[in-house]
Amino acid sequence: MKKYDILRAGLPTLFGIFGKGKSVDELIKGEKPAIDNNKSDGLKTATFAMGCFWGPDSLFGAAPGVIRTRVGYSGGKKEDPTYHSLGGHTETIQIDYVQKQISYEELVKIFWHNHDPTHLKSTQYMSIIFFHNEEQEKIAKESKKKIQEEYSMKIITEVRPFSKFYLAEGYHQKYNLSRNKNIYRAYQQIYPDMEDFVNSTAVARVNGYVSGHGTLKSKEDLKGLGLTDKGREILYEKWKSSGGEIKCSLN
Ligand code: MHO
Repeated sequence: MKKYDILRAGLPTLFGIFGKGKSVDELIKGEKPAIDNNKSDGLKTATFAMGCFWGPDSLFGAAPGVIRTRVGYSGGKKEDPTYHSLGGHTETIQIDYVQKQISYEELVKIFWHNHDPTHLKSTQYMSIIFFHNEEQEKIAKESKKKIQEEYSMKIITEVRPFSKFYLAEGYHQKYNLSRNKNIYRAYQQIYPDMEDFVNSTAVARVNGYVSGHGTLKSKEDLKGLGLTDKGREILYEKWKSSGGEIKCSLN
């Protein structure tokens, strides 16, 4: 093989693996995903702190009835905290949901069953329910009493009124999806603006599915997310092979 032929064969492969090239276009149709055309009037918001926020972002993102997820910082006093200067804030997940499709009780159930509410690790990783109204407060407090019966250790979760949420840096949003470079790039192509990317239901779902969350019967259940048939096939295989990967090492 001549030097020239090696280059010709090698370059497209390199672009396929590392570049933004063909493989990304093979995954998405390029237009706005149908699921993102749904009207989102009258959404409710829930705010939880339950350890490292990467995992809950995926967990809630895959739940039907959840429209948007975003990670950020709450509970502290410092204005405009950053990941490296939290100033007493705690990693927090915020969820916009359709109450008729998923109730606050159901969200709270997911909260309790997906972290350890008996250990106080650090301010950064506290367990907190930030309620937005009296109804949420009542549900949160009653569920805490009930869940205590399931544990021999004391539940240390705090139930507090919500005051402020500071959106975390872009690289923390949909973190598990960002570990799947090609699908991540495909959605960034549809939503180049970070705000649109974070607010997309399709992106929230895909961030959940790449981590194995949610229920899927076949790749056909992935319709409406803006993926090509090939994209659905790849995501379905990824969903089957991953078991809720949460890549935080500190909690
Ligand atoms: N830096 C830690 C924790 C990340 S986190 C969002 C890690 O890489 O596991 O708290």
